[in-house]
Amino acid sequence: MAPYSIISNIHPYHKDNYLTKVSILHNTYFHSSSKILDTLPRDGLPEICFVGRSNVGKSTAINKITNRKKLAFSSKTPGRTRLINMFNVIEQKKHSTIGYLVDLPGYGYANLSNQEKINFEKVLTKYVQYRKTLVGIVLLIDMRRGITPLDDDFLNLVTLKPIIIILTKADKLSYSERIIRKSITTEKLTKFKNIRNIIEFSAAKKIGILEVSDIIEKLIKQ
Ligand SMILES: Nc1nc2c(ncn2[C@@H]2O[C@H](COP(=O)(O)OP(=O)(O)OP(=O)(O)O)[C@@H](O)[C@H]2O)c(=O)[nH]1
Ligand SMILES: [Mg+2]
Repeated sequence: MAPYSIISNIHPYHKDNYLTKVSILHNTYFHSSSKILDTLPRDGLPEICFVGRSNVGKSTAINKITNRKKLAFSSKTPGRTRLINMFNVIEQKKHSTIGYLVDLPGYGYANLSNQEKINFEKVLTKYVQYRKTLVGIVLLIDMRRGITPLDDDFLNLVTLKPIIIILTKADKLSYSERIIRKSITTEKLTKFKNIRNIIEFSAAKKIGILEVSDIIEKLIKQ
């Protein structure tokens, strides 16, 4: 049996297409932007970060699960997110922050100087490996491309933290292509034992939003 649970959300009439649910993640607000790790919050609250190639859809996914249009800035042009952007999730009853969603710059962005690339890699590596409050990593992979060498490098780097794989832009594939792509990607990921879920996602067609929100809520509350 696979070491993770694969949530099947490939049916065209999946519940995400017609159900809406109030999530604690809808109470998320911009908290801060940092270029370096030293200025990140020190309150010890749980964090979930969003990583993946530039332009894969990280900022868009954050906007979808928080039900906000422009909380995180997304763009057609790769390299939009250049800082570590923290968004705080607020528990309404207590009026206090219970955790953070973290939007990171994408890796593989071609238009950076070598020095910028090295600096970014250092910050990302240090953040995912040593940030104690990081309770989960959402790794986004373009469903059409599958796992790229950079995704593979990233997965080999973080073998201890729980990882949730989001297969983005599912709307760009036909139903049958989605089944094939998901199964190929799932097969390639079996060697990574810390992968908890593999979820198809489309911001455009609202696929997978509920599943991802539920998993993140649980990670924050655990
Ligand atoms: N069709 C489709 N387009 C999407 C989806 N998600 C994101 N996009 C588009 O992909 C482009 C990049 O989205 P972003 O959310 O800015 O990507 P990012 O990973 O944050 O990019 P960087 O900040 O550059 O690392 C935008 O034009 C989005 O509208 C999706 O599910 N379906
Ligand atoms: Mg972004």
